[in-house]
Amino acid sequence: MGIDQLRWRWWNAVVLIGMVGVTVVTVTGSDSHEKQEQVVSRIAFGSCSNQSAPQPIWDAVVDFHPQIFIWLGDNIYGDFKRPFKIFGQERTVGPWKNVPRFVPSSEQEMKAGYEKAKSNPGYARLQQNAKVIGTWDDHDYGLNDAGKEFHGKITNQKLLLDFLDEPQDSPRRKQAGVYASYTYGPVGRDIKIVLLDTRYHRDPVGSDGTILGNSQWLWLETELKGPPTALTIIGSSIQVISNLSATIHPLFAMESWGRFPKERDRLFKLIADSKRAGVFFISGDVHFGEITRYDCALDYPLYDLTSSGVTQSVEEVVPPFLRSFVRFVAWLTPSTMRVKDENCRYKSCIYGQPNFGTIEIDWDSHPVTLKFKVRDKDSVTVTGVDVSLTELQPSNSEILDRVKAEHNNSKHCTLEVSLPWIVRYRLAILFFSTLFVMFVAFLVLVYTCFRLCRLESCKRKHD
Ligand SMILES: *[C@@H]1O[C@H](CO)[C@@H](O)[C@H](O)[C@H]1NC(C)=O
Ligand SMILES: *[C@@H]1O[C@H](CO)[C@@H](O)[C@H](O)[C@H]1NC(C)=O
Ligand SMILES: CC(=O)N[C@H]1CO[C@H](CO)[C@@H](O)[C@@H]1O
Repeated sequence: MGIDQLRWRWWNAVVLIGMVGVTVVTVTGSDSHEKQEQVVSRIAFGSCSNQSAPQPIWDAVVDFHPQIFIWLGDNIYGDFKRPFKIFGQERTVGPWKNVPRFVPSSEQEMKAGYEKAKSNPGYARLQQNAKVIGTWDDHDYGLNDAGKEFHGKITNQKLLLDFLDEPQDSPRRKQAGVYASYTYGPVGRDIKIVLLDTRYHRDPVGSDGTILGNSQWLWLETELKGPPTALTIIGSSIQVISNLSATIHPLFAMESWGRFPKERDRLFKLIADSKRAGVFFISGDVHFGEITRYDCALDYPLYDLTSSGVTQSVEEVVPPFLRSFVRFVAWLTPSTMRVKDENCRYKSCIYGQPNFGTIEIDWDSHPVTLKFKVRDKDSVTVTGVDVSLTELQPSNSEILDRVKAEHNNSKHCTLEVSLPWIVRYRLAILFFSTLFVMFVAFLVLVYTCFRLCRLESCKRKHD
């Protein structure tokens, strides 16, 4: 889902209801076929960064000493403002009058945006200390919620790759789309990072068509069925596991793999068929951070670590006095996949302020452990989970059973759409009943005034 739109919708809903020390190793460039021998044990990632806004979070990212930083899209905001929509209907009058729909940004503006992003002192410092790789989402692709139909994609691909310092002779500059893969570390401690392009070939939302397109699917199959690695991180701009749309419909709609059920099943099946161990997802887009887990796709749990955003966040778009209300709404929104524990900053285990994600790998522990975290602008963990690498092995149903029993989270197998409707739609139910109560209260008020006035005028007549 597009950012401004989300912001406006959140704001809208809010207003309406409201009225009522690991070694630091610098990793150098790598492409698909080149292997880096240095062990990688610290990775950071982030998304949704407004190049024109202050970006204090970079200090925390730099202090984390990531060896690799991964951009997951909306690395800049290069598109025009979208029209204001309320409940799916475009408003054309009064304060809600729309600006022209889907006007793509110009090449100059996009370029200026990337230059601004690059010159941010915090980001420049990160670039000196870490290898920076990335993919895009809609706002740096150039058009909100856009897919394959967007005609500026060829120009903007070049601009994104310039921003990422992709070598001029890189094959990535010649292909259709910005997908890429990297392998770091010595055999046995190697990490493959697969970055998907969820824009260039994507069919319209609602078509249940393709997200990746044929060429990218073939490439992905080769990547996943190729030589095994200890870990495989799949970066997708949009969320893979959480299907937020299912529980916030019809108030909001979000882009996610869940909106393309066939494509999502194909992805899970490909990972299962590849027999790869240690696969998990990282994602951005949604303007909050959370960790989700799905236990029924493979024979081991599939995690999706979402961090969003560097500057853009659901809480920062509302005035401070409404932030606890946003947290309440987050808590109320049902989720069957979110990993929850008592250490989260907030009860919902959603974090709606600027954040970044980190992956720490302790290769020397037995078994190897992974720490997945979402951190705030001071680097304090707001939600996190420790995972043993032995839990992420295929054909290990015993382990899966044990994990499930330990977490006792049979819910990590239930799709959001199979929740009882009263649970699934509780946010909408609350919203519409509040509206209804307010409407009735308004009618009662009007009626009372009317009666009082009549009484008054009657009295006067009598007098
Ligand atoms: C980015 O930040 C600038 C300056 O604060 C602001 O004017 C602009 O609206 C922001 N853009 C988005 C997409 O949030
Ligand atoms: C996700 O939610 C949407 C909207 O409710 C639904 O159409 C879709 O089938 C869901 N996807 C999955 C994988 O459950
Ligand atoms: C696997 C497991 O132990 N599942 C249990 C989790 O807790 C519910 C009740 O809260 C039990 O019904 C399940 O058997």
